[in-house]
Amino acid sequence: MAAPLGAERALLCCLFLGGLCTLASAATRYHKWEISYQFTSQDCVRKLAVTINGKTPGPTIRAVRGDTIVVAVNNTLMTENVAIHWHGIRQIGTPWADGTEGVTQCPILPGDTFTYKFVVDRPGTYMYHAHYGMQRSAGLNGMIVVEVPPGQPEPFGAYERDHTVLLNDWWHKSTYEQAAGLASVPIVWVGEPQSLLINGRGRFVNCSSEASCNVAHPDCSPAVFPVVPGKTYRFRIASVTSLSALNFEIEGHEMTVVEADGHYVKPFVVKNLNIYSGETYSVLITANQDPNRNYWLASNVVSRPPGTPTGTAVLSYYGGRSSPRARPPTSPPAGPAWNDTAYRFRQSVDTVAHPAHVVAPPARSDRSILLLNTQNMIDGKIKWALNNVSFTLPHTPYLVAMKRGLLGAYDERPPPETYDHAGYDIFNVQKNPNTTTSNGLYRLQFSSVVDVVLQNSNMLRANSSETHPWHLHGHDFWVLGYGFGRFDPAVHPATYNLKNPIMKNTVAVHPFGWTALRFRADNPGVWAFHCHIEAHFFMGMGVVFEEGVERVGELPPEIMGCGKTRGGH
Ligand SMILES: *[C@@H]1O[C@H](CO)[C@@H](O)[C@H](O)[C@H]1NC(C)=O
Ligand SMILES: *[C@@H]1O[C@H](CO)[C@@H](O)[C@H](O)[C@H]1NC(C)=O
Ligand SMILES: *[C@@H]1O[C@H](CO)[C@@H](O)[C@H](O)[C@H]1NC(C)=O
Ligand SMILES: *[C@@H]1O[C@H](CO)[C@@H](O)[C@H](O)[C@H]1NC(C)=O
Ligand SMILES: *[C@@H]1O[C@H](CO)[C@@H](O)[C@H](O)[C@H]1NC(C)=O
Ligand SMILES: *[C@@H]1O[C@H](CO)[C@@H](O)[C@H](O)[C@H]1NC(C)=O
Ligand SMILES: [Cu+2]
Repeated sequence: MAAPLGAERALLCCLFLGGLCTLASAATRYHKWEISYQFTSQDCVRKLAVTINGKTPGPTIRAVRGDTIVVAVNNTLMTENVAIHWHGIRQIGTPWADGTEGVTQCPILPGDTFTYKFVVDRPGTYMYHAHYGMQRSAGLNGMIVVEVPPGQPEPFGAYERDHTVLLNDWWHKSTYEQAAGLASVPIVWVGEPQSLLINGRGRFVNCSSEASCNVAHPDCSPAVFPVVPGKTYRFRIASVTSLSALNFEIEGHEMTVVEADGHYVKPFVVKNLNIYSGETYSVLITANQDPNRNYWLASNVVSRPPGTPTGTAVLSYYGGRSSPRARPPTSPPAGPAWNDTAYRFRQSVDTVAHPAHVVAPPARSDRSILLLNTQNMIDGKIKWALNNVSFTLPHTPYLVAMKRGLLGAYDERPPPETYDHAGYDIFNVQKNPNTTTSNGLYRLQFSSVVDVVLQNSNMLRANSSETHPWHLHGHDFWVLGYGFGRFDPAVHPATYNLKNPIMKNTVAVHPFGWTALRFRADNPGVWAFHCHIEAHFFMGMGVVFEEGVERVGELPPEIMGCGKTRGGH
C-alpha cells in the first residue's frame, strides 16, 4: 500500500460568494505513519513511549478547509492494538473513520495497516490521539490545524504566524501498569503526573533520584517560541492530558481568546487560560514587552491539589540581547489557586459565540437526557457511572453490529434518561455506592434535537467533587448553560443562553455543578460521549448515541475482524 506522499490538488467546485464566482480547490493530504514503541526522554527520564514515526507528540497535520486527509497507520507495536481518534472532526459521511475502538471500529492489530480517510470541513484547531484502552497517555497524540482558504478573512486582526502548543501530563509508569492498577482491589490510582509537557517536553524535578535520568537529553530541552518585537501571534493551544485540568499562561503577555474547539468566540482578554483535556483554544498575543529577556510559557494543574511542578517553555524575542535558550530571569507563573472554582466557572460563562458567527440553536429540544455523574463501587472496584450505569465497551463495534443487525453484540436495553433529581443529594457521599455495568446505548431519532444535562456530585470521599471535561464525537453542541448545585428541570432551562451560545465538542462540568448542552442528531453513525479523563472513561464514565445508522453508507471491511464481525458476516 504505497500511498504517494504530499498533496494532490483537484479543482472541486465553483462557489458563488456575493455574486462572485471563485474557483475553490481542495487537496488530498497523504500521511504514512508507523506506530512503534521507542525509548524517549520527554521529561529527561527515559521510558517507553508509543510514537508516530519515532516521535511523540506526532506530526501536526496541517490542511485547508475542505481538504481530505488520508493517514495510513501501520501498527508495528508487536503486542498491542491501536486506534486513532481525530478529535473535533465530525466525520460527516465517514463515521467509520472516527477511530473509537469498540464504537466505530475493531482495533488495528499488530502488523496491520489501517487507512483513515476523512474531510476536514471546518477551519480550526483540533487534535488526534489514541482511543484504545489507556493508550493515549503513552504518547500517541498530536495536533490538527485546519486553515481558512487563502484570502478568506477571520473575525480578528491579521497575525504574523501561528504557534502550536500541545499541553500534556506525563507519568513514568507504563499505561499497562496504570490500567491494571485501576482495575485492582484495592484500587491503585494513577496518582498525579510526574511532569507537565509543552510540545512533548518537560523536566522531572527529582532527576537526581532517577537512575534513568539524563538532563542533557535533547528530548527534554524546553520548547522555544520565537517572536518579533511588535508583531501579533496566534497561539493554537490544545490539551491532550490524561488527568489534569490546566491553567496556561504566557508570562507578561495578555491573551485575547478568539477560538474554542473550531468556533470563533466573542474575543475576551485573559492573563491566563483554563483548559481542560480535549479542549482547544486560539489566543492572540502581541510581542510588546522588553525584547532583551525571555519569558515563560507555563502550565499549572488546577482543580486537583497539585502534586506536579509547573510545566514550562520559553518565549524569546528576535533581535533581543537574550539567547533564545536562556532561562527567563523570573520564576515561572504559578497560576491561580487550584481550588478557585469560581474563577474557572467565570471563564466558561465568558466563552460565547462571536457576534458575526452565531449559529442559532433550535429554540427547543425533542428530548432531554439528564445524566447524574457519580463515583461508585462494583465488587470492591471503583467505577464511575451515569444514572447508576457504569459504561463498558462491547467487543463488537456498535457501528458494525447495528448496521448489520448482529444480535447479542450489546445490551439492547437503553440506559435511563434521568435520575431521582428531586431526591438525590449531590453534596454528600451516596449511601449505597453499588452500581451495575452496561453497554446499552441511547438511540436518537434522526435529525431530532437533543438536550443533555450533566449533573456533577460528591465522590466517594467527603466534600469532594472533580471537574469532568465531557467530549462528544461526531458533533458540536451548543453550550446552553452552567450552574452550581442541583439542576432543576422545572427551573433552569428558562435560564439557557439561546442568544449566542458557543459551539464546542468538549466542555467542563465543574465541581458540584451542572452543564447543559444541545445538539442536533443529524450525523448518521454511532458516537461516543464521555469524560475525557483517560482513567474516568476506562472506569465507566461514558455513554454512546446512535442516530440514522440505517443511512450510513457501505462499511469498509477493514473496520471489522473482532467480536461478532469475525469472518466477514
Ligand atoms: C509496516 O512497517 C513495517 C516495519 O517497518 C514494514 O516492514 C511493513 O512493510 C510496513 N507495512 C506497510 C503496509 O507499509
Ligand atoms: C522529590 O523528592 C523529594 C524528596 O525525596 C520528595 O519529598 C518530593 O515529593 C519529590 N517530588 C516529586 C515531584 O516527586
Ligand atoms: C483553597 O484551599 C486553601 C487551602 O489549601 C484554603 O485556604 C482556601 O480557602 C481554599 N479556597 C477556596 C476558594 O476554596
Ligand atoms: C454492595 O455490594 C457488595 C458486594 O460487592 C455487598 O457486600 C454490599 O452489601 C453491597 N452494599 C449494599 C448497601 O447493598
Ligand atoms: C443505584 O442502585 C442501587 C441499587 O443497586 C441503589 O441502592 C442506589 O440508590 C442507586 N443509586 C442511584 C444514584 O440511583
Ligand atoms: C464537609 O464540609 C462540611 C461543611 O462545609 C463540614 O461540616 C464537614 O466537617 C466536612 N466533612 C469533612 C469530612 O471534611
Ligand atoms: Cu471525569
